Amino acid sequence: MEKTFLMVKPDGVQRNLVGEIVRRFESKGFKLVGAKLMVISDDLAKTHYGEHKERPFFGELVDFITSGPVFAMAWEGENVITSARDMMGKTNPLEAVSGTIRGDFGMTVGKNIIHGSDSAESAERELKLFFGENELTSYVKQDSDWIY
Ligand code: IDP
Repeated sequence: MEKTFLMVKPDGVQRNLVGEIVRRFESKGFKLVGAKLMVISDDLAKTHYGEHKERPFFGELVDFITSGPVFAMAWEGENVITSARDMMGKTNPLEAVSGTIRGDFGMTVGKNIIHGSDSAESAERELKLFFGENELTSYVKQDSDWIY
């Protein structure tokens, strides 16, 4: 079953949105297989956002993502990578439609509440970056027969 990496950014944690965000993915039917509250190191931030290192906002992005605790999560389910991206909404919250996380709670691209892997390759890379093998749990969820 497909897995993805999602992370409530420091603004989402400070704005008490961890529960709301977890609730949305749980209610959809995805399975939480890993989670931790952590402060990202400078090195991890630069590796995670490496593809943006030439962009003018890179410094700002690294400063922001390391500025306070984030809530890192691993979620599992059919088509979870694409579906989670749809549930997050567009990168710029002002362009994100209502009903999406960024559309409902965000105002600026720099503080857009949530990160989610954008492909199978990034999901694999990001899950490995943020979680050790023994930090992801494999289990059967009671409601799976009622979801699939
Ligand atoms: P994504 O998070 O929707 O995948 P990306 O294009 O991968 O979007 O950008 C990564 C993150 O960089 C965004 O979530 C956003 O927080 C930040 N970012 C993107 N563009 C800008 C910008 O122009 N100014 C400040 N931050 C930006």
